[in-house]
Amino acid sequence: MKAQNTPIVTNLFTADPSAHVYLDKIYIYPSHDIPHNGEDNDNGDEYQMEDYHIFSMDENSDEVTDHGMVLHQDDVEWVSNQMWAPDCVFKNGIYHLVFPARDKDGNFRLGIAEGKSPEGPFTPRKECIEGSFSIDPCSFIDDDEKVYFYFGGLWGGQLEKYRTGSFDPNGTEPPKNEHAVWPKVALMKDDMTGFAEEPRDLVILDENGKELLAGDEDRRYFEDPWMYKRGDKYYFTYSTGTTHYIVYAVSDSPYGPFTYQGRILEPVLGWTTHHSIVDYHGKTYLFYHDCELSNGINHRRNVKYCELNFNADGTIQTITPEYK
Ligand code: FUB
Repeated sequence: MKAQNTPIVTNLFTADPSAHVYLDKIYIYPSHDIPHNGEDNDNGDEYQMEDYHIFSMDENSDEVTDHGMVLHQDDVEWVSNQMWAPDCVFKNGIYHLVFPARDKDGNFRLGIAEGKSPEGPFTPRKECIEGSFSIDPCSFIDDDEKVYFYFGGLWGGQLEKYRTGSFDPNGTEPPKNEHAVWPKVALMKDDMTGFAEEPRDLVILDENGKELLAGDEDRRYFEDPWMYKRGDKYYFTYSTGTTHYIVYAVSDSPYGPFTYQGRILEPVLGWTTHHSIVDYHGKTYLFYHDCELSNGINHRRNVKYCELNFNADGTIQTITPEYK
């Protein structure tokens, strides 16, 4: 396996890779982009994904195995369309494929499908997770086996419409000098049947302990949460959306507050940027996507990966994508 900044899947358009190590292989849970000629807009209507494929790779080969389609929107009772960025968590002997999609009212919710193997098949639950909303679920299992879900995304992902605590169809981002819209974190019940608590705000502070402002677009949260633990430190990593960076903030608790640290990935080709971080055989890898295969068409993306390196003080070395 050779870390490469080239598309690792070329037979399909793939995006939003969530990578995990199961059974000594890296399994990748991405979105499956569908080519069409519709226009891009701020509502994300160009991302018309209908199903999920799962991929795996191991130490001994550069080959990526496509395990085929494991879930389609037509098989999930509560879903209408737009199956966006998924993740997976292994808990109680079950692989839980976690995914966002629009419900029959057109609002994003989070759902779970269960399988006995990391590559599926997955059986969807009849209902979405009660009390769930918005997009980009990231599931994190801590050393004590507690599972936390991190989620939320602005604009198409509707997160700003929940600022008041309930859904406001006219909800907007706050003024630039107010604190940013926070992503959400919720502990899951031990049996994974739902949230064990009301989703909480995940607060991100600057170097002076002040809350990041909505107008601080180089640093504030937009979408794409990931949680990575290194020693006792929790690294909350995310996309700044409009400024196209993958950045990170650190805390001593999975709930935060987190303190902003810096950039992980400079902008890639394409509007969105979405990632995950995984340790495998002594190295740490960053999985991400760009639009190299389609030469920059925003909804025809491809997954890539590269090695991620830390400095002795725990800070992350920024990666700058290179294009010929
Ligand atoms: O794939 C659709 C959306 O684009 C994801 O939910 C965002 O994170 C962005 O990658």
